[in-house]
Amino acid sequence: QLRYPTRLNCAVELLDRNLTARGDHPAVVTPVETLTYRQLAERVNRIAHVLVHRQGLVPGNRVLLRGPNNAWMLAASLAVLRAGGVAVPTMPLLRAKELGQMLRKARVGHALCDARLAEELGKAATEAPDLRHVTQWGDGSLEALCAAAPPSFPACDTAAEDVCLIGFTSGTTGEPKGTMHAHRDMLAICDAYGQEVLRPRAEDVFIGSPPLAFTFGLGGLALFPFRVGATTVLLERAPPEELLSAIARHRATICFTAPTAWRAMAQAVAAGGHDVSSLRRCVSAGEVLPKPVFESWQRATGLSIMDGIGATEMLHIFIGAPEEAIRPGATGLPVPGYEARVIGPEGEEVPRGTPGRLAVRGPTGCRYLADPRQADYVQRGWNITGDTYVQDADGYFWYQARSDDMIVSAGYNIAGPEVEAALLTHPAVRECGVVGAPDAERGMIVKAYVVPQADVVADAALVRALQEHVKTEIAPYKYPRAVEFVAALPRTGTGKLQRFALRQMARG
Ligand code: 3SK
Repeated sequence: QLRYPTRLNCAVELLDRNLTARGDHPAVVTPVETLTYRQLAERVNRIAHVLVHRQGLVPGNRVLLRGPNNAWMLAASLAVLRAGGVAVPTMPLLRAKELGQMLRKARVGHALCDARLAEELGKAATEAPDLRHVTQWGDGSLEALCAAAPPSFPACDTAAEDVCLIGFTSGTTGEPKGTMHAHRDMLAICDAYGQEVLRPRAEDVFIGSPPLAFTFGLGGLALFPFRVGATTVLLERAPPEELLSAIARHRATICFTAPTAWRAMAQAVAAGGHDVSSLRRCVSAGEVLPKPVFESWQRATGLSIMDGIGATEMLHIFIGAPEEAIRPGATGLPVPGYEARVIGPEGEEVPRGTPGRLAVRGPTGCRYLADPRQADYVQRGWNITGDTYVQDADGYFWYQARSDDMIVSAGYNIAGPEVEAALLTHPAVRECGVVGAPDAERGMIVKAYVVPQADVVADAALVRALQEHVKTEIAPYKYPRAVEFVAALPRTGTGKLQRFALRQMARG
């Protein structure tokens, strides 16, 4: 059982506690700067000062954060927590439509944004009446305000249960859901998955690809390292080849990334010319880790990949296995502090070996922001995930499939209906249905079945036009990599799209 004091500000626990013994130790390293814990704390304090004394932030105000993985994005996130605000991090690739939904839903009043990503936020802001203060870094604005602000700032006296983070996740309908997490939750994931499974040390150097705006990245590249006074390396872009070079350059010891990247890195290391001898922990999440990927990385490096399943609703990984307990192909065992079970349609636990819905409970859990879907996700204290699992006789959990319509492609969760909505705004589309199609490289790809309007030529040029259209409507990674023209879509008697029939067609 994890116990915390009733008054708690997680930014103090994660930063100030390192200042006495490790003030001069590097906290964050990027290609352009290195900040020690003392320097990072000063930047955090200055940003907190700007938020409170220049922008009038009061505890509980929501602050949208938008930036790639760099020291400003990290410091801005910690500053919001220190000032008693609620961080609303957003993925860099999101477009105005999605940002607008989040701004309105979370009634965001303040935004801190990397200047390179300001355009879409600017468009979204026109329809977000609560948004009063937008400050950019990277163009000198926040930098100038910080230069004039003092390097110390008294942390807000928050309660451990005060919400400090709203993490957005796209639902199956494409309507984003805000998941709320408290100051104590930020520490709980460090003290559960971190201490019990990952077991980091102060000398560790963390590195990886998930955005800080995704709770997988927030935990892996900020909370876990700072809980033990270690160093994090932040890369704005981390495709597999660049991640490998950075691992060698920084002598990284713990790496977080998704299975598609582990697969590509295994091939690259096997081909030679990469030094990953510094690594001691390799963490994979975001989608299921195929056993052949585990095996090829082990063959190439001698290292085991630690698979895990997490969810934005749960904040971080709740099933995984410490190094010595890994079973290749299985996701693992409940993280100490969490309980997991496989349930049937009535919520009853099914016998071992029987597939069913994965349910979990523990020190973190789902609290949606004003969303009726709360009652579906949390039932009788259990968080009901969208994944189908089997538990074996030894208690290990084995992933089977996604239970809902979400398409998981290269670690991204993409809602089919959202892509359909984007396609339907193109004049050549009469009807469409979007599902996941199996793909060796990305696990799944987004596949669109399109009924074209009567007068259009359905050719390769139209496929490209539709793909480009989706990229301008919603985040580009959601575009359909495959488009097939059909005369009609399979529908039920009442006219509902038969998604299972489309999925069968996509499987071939
Ligand atoms: O969504 C996920 O797959 C995930 C995995 C690990 C940690 C956190 C999250 C949200």
